[in-house]
Formats: sequence, structure tokens, C-alpha cells
Amino acid sequence: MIMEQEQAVICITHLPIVPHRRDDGHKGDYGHALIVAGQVGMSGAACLAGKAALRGGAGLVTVATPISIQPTIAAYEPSYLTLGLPETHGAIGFGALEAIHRALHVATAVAIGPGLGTAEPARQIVRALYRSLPIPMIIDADGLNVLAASGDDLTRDSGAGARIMTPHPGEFARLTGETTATIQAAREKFANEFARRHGLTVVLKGKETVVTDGYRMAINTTGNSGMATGGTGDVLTGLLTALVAQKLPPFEAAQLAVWLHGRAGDIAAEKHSQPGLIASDLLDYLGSAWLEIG
Ligand code: NPW
Ligand code: AMP
Ligand code: MG
Repeated sequence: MIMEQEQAVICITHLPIVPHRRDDGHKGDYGHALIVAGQVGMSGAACLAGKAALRGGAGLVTVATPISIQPTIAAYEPSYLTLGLPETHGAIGFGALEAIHRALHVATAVAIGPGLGTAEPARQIVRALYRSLPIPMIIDADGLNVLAASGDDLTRDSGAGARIMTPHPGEFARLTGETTATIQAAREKFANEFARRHGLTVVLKGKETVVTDGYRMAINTTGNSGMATGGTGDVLTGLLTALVAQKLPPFEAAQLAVWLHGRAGDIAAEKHSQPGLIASDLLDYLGSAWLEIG
């Protein structure tokens, strides 16, 4: 019988180096984040993720979303591009995969899931991209829910790029088949085991978010319970996608994203109180958080 060798997990306590911006840099130097998000009734998730990717420093951001909500999302923020996807009943339809593929040649990182829905087209599209997309992919929210529901083995083709999952404890419970309470009682252990087994980076959100690639682990120190409000996770997804689009490695990008996100939340709580904090406040204070780390 072959016993899997126990390997120590290294705990990282320092922040990674931030992406460098050259004096003569241009937008082509800072990556293109493609965010696949939203359905009718959840256009906000796509708006928040798209604007957070801009605040994360991506050179270009495209929000790909069902065509009927494209104008709503475009009107929220003029600085990102939008791509209207074929839809069925207000959520992405089967033809969306082709449209996403056509957009992929410009993207340096892709996020999928915020507000996407879990109908069959979303399920098939998430699974296809998860398996084979050759560039890094951030999977959140309904992207995670459809992978969990599909009973997929989570293996990928040999040419697939890095994968980063950003579950909250409820989503992680669905992915692992454990209860939320069980996950919460041993967050580091479950996140680390899952990341190592599936060869990906896990960001297990909540108080003291755990970031792990199965071999290294960082516990985030920023953030507060005012952030327990709709849309804050969608902001994190966009921010993280921007850092990955700028070529920060997955573990370092995740560590930096959760720190900046939590710090923006702490500044927002100082200005607005914890109950008064809303997700779009984080977008307003991400710049202040960036300034604290140069
Ligand atoms: P319980 O009750 O403890 O068993 P869902 P969602 C658990 C979109 N959004 N600690 C908890 O489970 C998202 O992007 C759109 C412990 C809770 O009841 C998704 O696509 C918005 N448990 C979709 O909505 C703004 C925790 O999970 C359950 C936990 C659904 O996402 C809102 C809820 O999770 C939203 O972002 C924690 N820290 N956090 C928009 N403006 O368009 C969560 N749980 O069922 O996955 O629902 O997270 O709201
Ligand atoms: P989601 O549930 O996907 O919207 O994500 C919620 C976001 O808010 C995650 O980034 C969490 O880490 C953060 N968050 C929620 N509650 C807390 C808390 N009590 N302390 C710190 N961060 C939190
Ligand atoms: Mg979420």
C-alpha cells in the first residue's frame, strides 16, 4: 500500500510584493480581466466584480453577461467594456460558450460565477472552461455551486491554467459534501486538504479568510463583520481577477486580494459603521488600501 507522504504546510505571514507599474507603462502591460457574471436580478454582482477588477489595476476589464442586462451593467461604470452573451430565461444560454471563446484571445485571466445562476447552460459552460481553459481562472459563487452539483471529479486537461476557488463556508460545504459547521470547526485543514488534492488555490472566506495552495497557507488579518453583506464577495472576485491578470501568481494574488479587500472594508467601517457598510463602499476605499502598501 502506498501511503501519501505528509508534507508540512508553510505559514506565510508577510504580504507579497505588489505588481510593479512602470513609469512608461500602458494598459496593455497590466492584463485584461474577463468577468463572466450576472443574470436578470443579479446584475449587481457583475457590476461589483467588474468595477473591482478596475480598482485592482487591470489594464482592461470586460464584463461578459446576458445580453438583456448588458445595458444596465454598462451604465453602472463607463471604464469597463461589456460583452452581451446569448441568454435563456435571463441567464446565460448555450450559445454563450462560443461568444466567451471569441473573447478569450485578449484575456489574461477569467472569472466566472458571480450572479451567474445554476441552470444547465451555466453548468455546461463552467465545466467546459474549468476543464480546459489554458489561462488562469477564478471560480466563485454559482461557478462553485455548479461544480459542486455536477459531482465532477475536478480534474483538468493537461494544458489547463491555474484555478483559484473563492468559496464562502456555505459554498465550500457544497463542494466538499461537509456541513458548514464542520467546515467552520476546522477551516484551515479542510481548505488545505482540498487545495492539495485538486491542485488549486483555495480562498476560504469569512472572518480570518484562509488562503492556501495545499502547501502554503496565509490567514488574513483584515476585514470585519460589516462585510457580511450582499455583494462583498463579488468585489473580491473582481479584485483577485485583476491581480492574476497582471501575472501575480495565484497564491500571492489571493493573499494580496484578501488583504486589500479586508482593509478597504475596515476603512469603510470607520467611515460608515459596520451596519452601514455596503459592498460598493469597498470599491471607494480600495484605493486607500492600495496606498497603505505603496
Ligand atoms: P447557513 O445558513 O449557515 O447554512 P448562498 P449567496 C452560508 C449572488 N449575489 N459563514 C450560509 O449558510 C452571488 O454571486 C448577487 C458561515 C448562508 O445561508 C451568487 O451567485 C448579488 N456560513 C448568488 O447571489 C448580491 C456562510 O451560505 C449561505 C457564510 C448566491 O450567493 C448578493 C448563503 O450562501 C450575492 O453576492 C459565512 N461567512 N457565508 C447582487 N447584488 O447581484 C455564507 N454562508 O446560498 O451561496 O447565497 O452567497 O447570497
Ligand atoms: P460572499 O459571502 O461571497 O459575499 O463574501 C463575503 C465577503 O465578506 C468575504 O470576502 C468574506 O471574507 C467577507 N466577510 C464576511 N463576513 C466577515 C467577517 N465577519 N469578518 C471578516 N470578513 C468577512
Ligand atoms: Mg459570494
